[in-house]
Amino acid sequence: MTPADDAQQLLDLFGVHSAGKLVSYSPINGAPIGRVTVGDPDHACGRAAEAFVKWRSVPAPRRGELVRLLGEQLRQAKPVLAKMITLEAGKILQESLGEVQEMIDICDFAVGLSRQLYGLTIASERPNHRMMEQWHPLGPVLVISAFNFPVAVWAWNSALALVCGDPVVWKPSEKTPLCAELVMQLVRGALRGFGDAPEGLIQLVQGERDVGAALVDDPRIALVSATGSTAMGRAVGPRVAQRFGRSLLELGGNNAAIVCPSADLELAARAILFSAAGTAGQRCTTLRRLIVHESVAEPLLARVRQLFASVKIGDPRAPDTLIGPLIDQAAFDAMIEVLGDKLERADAVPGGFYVRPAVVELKDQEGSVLRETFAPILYALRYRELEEAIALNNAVPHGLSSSIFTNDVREAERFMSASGSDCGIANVNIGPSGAEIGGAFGGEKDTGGGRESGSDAWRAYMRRQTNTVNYGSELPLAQGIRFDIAP
Ligand code: UN1
Repeated sequence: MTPADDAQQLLDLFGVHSAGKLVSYSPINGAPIGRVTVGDPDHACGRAAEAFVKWRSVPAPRRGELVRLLGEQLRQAKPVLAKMITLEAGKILQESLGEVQEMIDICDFAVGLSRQLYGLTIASERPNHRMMEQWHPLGPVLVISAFNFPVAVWAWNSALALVCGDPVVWKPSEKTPLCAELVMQLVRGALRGFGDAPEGLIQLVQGERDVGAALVDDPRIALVSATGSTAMGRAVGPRVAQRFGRSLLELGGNNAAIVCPSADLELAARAILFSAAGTAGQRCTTLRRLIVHESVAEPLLARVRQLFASVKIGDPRAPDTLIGPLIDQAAFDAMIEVLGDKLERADAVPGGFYVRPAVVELKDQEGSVLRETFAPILYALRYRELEEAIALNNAVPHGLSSSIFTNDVREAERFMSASGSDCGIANVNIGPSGAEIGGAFGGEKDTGGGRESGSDAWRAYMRRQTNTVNYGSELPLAQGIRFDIAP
């Protein structure tokens, strides 16, 4: 079956009518697979603002019920939604199933969270006073998601936003509009089951950059959570700040792994294959730089090259494929820019951009290695002292993810310490990609500083209120100030 036939079957199954100006292409063969209608940002923001007035007063555990129902819908639809991810984003079915699982996981997490939106009580310096913090809903949240995780990142944001009392407006990547349409059908199912959610609580606004910009600038959007390139974040961040809106930026990465002399090299090689070549190198957490100790560089690089040379590249629908296509011609061009005629194209499905992952050995960390090229290119550098390796890890503009392979506890701890990796994520004996939802996800520097998903990332979706209550009959002032009225 062609991707277009497959997509039509899924659209029919979900009752989605394919029509409109925006065309979706499958990276499997580059052919169109469906169309969607471009949305109206102003209308969506108006509806979201109205929904907020109602949703913020619904008790949080009841809001959690909606997310629980969404999780149920996702459980049932997991295989079919995964198939659309494979058709539209080009990732292998296993990874697409993982992406839907990530959505289910965050729904489960958010349901529990809906009973745990805790504030603090704080000791007051004044007698007969109590001080506390409350977390209140923030307002409509705009979620801008990227093609490479067309639905999971929306779920990270939306599951939290909804339990936190915020309506959601979703502007998906223009490269993956059909996945978003299917998810919205599941959302509608969950809303029906819930019964009395306000109109406009969860909206999808399809479109290109202009649509995104209009949403970003709308003062009714309280939080812009944007995932994508650093260039996109540089445009979005200041625009939101200009109107004193909040933004949560999860931008690019240029992630490294350090391989130490004591490392289990076979384990490291397998982790390197998954994190550097998996998803055709198109994760923000993809391993892009290998910093390997000179004493183990030869055997490790030989094994990695062997794995890269033998890994099955092809139609991501086939069960034995490990690497699918790049998303489009632009991604392919970016890879050529780095590799030139060393780029090896894999002969898979005509019309798609299938490439063999490449290792590029460097003496110094300069040139294209400092940039994020969204393709399976692994730069390899050698080091002598751990300090040098940590300095190399940190000497790039991005600060998303990092990892170390070692069986020496001192090296591992050194890497995770305050003077170790400067990234938001620092792993030991696993690659930099493939995070679980339970941890806070995001990174520093050009990665944008935002944290999504687990831990206490929910706080970004709420506003904090400090309350001081006087239950006495005197009026003592803070800092001992006397402000007495003359008798
Ligand atoms: C992304 O590439 O934008 O940690 C998100 C990972 C996934 C999420 C990646 N759980 O690789």
